[in-house]
This record gives sequence, structure tokens and C-alpha cells, in this order.
Amino acid sequence: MRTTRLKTAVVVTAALSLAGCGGAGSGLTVPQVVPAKVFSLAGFQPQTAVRAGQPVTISFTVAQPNGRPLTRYKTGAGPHTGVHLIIVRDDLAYIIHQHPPVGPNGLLRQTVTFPAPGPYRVLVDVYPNLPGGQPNFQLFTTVNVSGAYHPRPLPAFAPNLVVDGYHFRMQPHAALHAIQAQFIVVNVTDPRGHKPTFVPWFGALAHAIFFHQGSLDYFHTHICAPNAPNCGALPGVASSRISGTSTAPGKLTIGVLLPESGTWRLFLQAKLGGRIVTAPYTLQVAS
Ligand SMILES: [Cu+2]
Repeated sequence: MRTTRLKTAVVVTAALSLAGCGGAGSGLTVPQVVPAKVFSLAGFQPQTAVRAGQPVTISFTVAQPNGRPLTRYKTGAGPHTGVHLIIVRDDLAYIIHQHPPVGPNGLLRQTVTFPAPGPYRVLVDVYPNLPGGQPNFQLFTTVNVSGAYHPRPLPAFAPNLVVDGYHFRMQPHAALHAIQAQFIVVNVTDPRGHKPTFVPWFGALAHAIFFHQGSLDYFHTHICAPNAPNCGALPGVASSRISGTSTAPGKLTIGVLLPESGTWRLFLQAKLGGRIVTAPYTLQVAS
């Protein structure tokens, strides 16, 4: 008998403790969960099959948290404006980088040609002109280009690359570490060995676009023209505080500030001889 009474007392105590947390009598109040209101891609096209080597028009709007299309974008010279459309195949073998114009009702349209079959990450880097809002943010989707996908392993780091006859030579530099800002210098010569003078393209003398192998995490810095507007630091955006420079013909000083360790692909892009040249580097980043 004595044992039974003890057990009963223990059970009652436990029940009272629970009641003390949840409120007497009425039970627990469960808050209603509603989805966070966020920016999103709306009406993304194409939804039909996409073929390699054939031009296709990508179109979408950026839907605001209130559901309406975003129509107000930062404007002016410099790269921190409008919308940047950056598309990479998952193995980081290919990149497409465009700045589609903002059309009526915020519609963005860009014709692109996917170079080969496979899965592509579509990254939309948005620079809204909204008072008090964040200076930029990224939205994502994917496009699968039909056909057999043969992923390519990333090559090992090589300091010297030749692309379309242009030589890119990365100067020796200290090891890269995650979350540590650093500058690396790349010297460029044209097919005749001359040092080119860089001209602005999409608002910058050169663009350094970084993707992490596997996760496809993204990071982007610019080599700014002297006194370029909309190219320097953005409030609250850590990456933007290390804008690069070009202090002499053929010389690019690139700001690097990567958020995590591992293997990164750096697509270094500049307009040379009237066309866009992309030098793809593989970078190892220590923790
Ligand atoms: Cu850029």
C-alpha cells in the first residue's frame, strides 16, 4: 500500500509541473505558422525543354514580399545596379553572365545560349532601389539542358591561363583563408604581348565571380574604374568592402573574401578586344 501511494504522489507532481508551463486548464497555445514573406522569382521561363547551342529567352520578374513585381532597381553607372543574371553549370565548367534590362512592370528578359547539356544553377543578383531595404540579395532556380551530362572535374590550380590568345598570370600570393580579406594580382597581356587598358563592362573594369565547388555558394567582387559610382562598399555587404583596382595597364588587383574553405572557381571576366574574355581559375581556400 505504501508503495502505491508514493507512486501516485509522483505522478501528480509531474502533472502540476506541466500545467505550470502551459497555462492552467486551457492547454498549450500553438502559434499559427505562416510562411515568411520574402522576395522570389515569379513567372520564370523557359519551363519547356532547353537545348544546348540554341538561343533561348529567359524571362521572369522579382516578386516582392507583397506579391507585386519589383520595378524599382538601382540605376546608373557601376556594377551595383539592376539585375545580374549569372548561370553556371553545376560542375562549374561554364558560366553565362548578363545584366538584362528592366522592362515594363519589372519584366526581365535575356536571350542566352547554353553551351552544353546538364544542370545549371541560375542566380539572380538583385539590386533594388527600396528605401531602407537591403542593398542586394540573390534568388536561385535551376535549368536542366537536355542531353547527356558529362560533368568535368575541375582542373588543379594553375597560375597561368591562356584564353582566346590572352595570357592571364596570377602572381604568387599567400595562402587564401576563409573569412580573411586578401588581394591577388593577375597580369594580362594580349595575343601580341601588349598590356591592355581595361574598359568598363557592366559597370566595372573586370568582374571576379566565385562559386564554391559542390555547394555553388556565390561571391562576387569588382575591379572598379577610378572614382566609379556604384562600385565600392555596400552597407551591410561584407564582400563589397574589398573592391579591386587596376593601377596600370594589364594589371588587375582582385579582392577576395570567401565565406568558407574548400575549392572555389574564380571566373575572372573582362572586355578585351571588344569581347568578353573569361579566365577560369581553381582556388584552394584553407579554413
Ligand atoms: Cu560583376
